[in-house]
Order: sequence, then structure tokens, then C-alpha cells
Amino acid sequence: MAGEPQDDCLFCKIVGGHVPATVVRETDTTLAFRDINPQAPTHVLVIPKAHYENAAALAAAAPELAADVLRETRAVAQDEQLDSYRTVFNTGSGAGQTVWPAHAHVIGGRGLEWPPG
Ligand code: IU
Repeated sequence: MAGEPQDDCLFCKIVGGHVPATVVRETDTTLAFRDINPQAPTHVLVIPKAHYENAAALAAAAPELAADVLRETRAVAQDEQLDSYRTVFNTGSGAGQTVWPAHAHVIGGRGLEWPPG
């Protein structure tokens, strides 16, 4: 069910402490950890602790939690002393979503081109 931990979800296992991650921030509702395949000097994922399959499902079902995630992306950028950075929610396989818990990328520390590929 939406919001409930999923047995087959890697990020739920990270939230539960069953899979290690390099955690940089934690709140009651969110977790932020370094991406295992960083695309920039700073590449952190911010996730809601509750499971939603992507940003669209999260925004529809739990907009206050989505706001918590967005607030934490800013906090990560501040912690990393990033003046410029990109917050990305890949939503759907055609947009590059490869894992199916909702997550925001915080990417920075180098110049970023636009448009993305
Ligand atoms: P995407 O937006 O769904 O494509 O992003 C998934 C990200 O999750 C991607 O950048 C992976 O490197 C990252 N990731 C991770 O940090 N740890 C993992 O165990 C797995 C994926 I699987």
C-alpha cells in the first residue's frame, strides 16, 4: 500500500537500516544519502521515509511530505555550500527513473548544462 514499507524496495531497506548508505541528513520524515554512482562532486538523494513509487505519487498522496523532501534538498545544498545546484525528480522510465521509490537528486559542485539529455 502507498506509504507502507515495501519488502523489495532497496531504499526502504536503507531507511530501515538493513542496507548501508552514506547518510548525510535525517529528519523524522526524510533521509538524505550519497548516490552510489555520483554524477557530480555533490550527488545526494533525498527520499521520504514512507514509500511512494515516484514524485507524482508522492505529490498526489502526501503533498506535505513532498514539501519536506523539497525542504531537505535545500538543506543538503546549504550543507554542501552549493550556490548553484539542480534538484531532479526523474518520474517514469521515459524520464530516466530507474528505481521506484520517490527520490530527489541534489546535484552540484560543477557546471550543469541545459537542457538535460
Ligand atoms: P533515477 O532517478 O531513478 O535514475 O535514480 C536512481 C539513483 O539511485 C541513481 O542515481 C543510482 O545511482 C542511485 N542508486 C543508489 O544510490 N544506490 C543504490 O543502491 C541504487 C541506486 I540500485
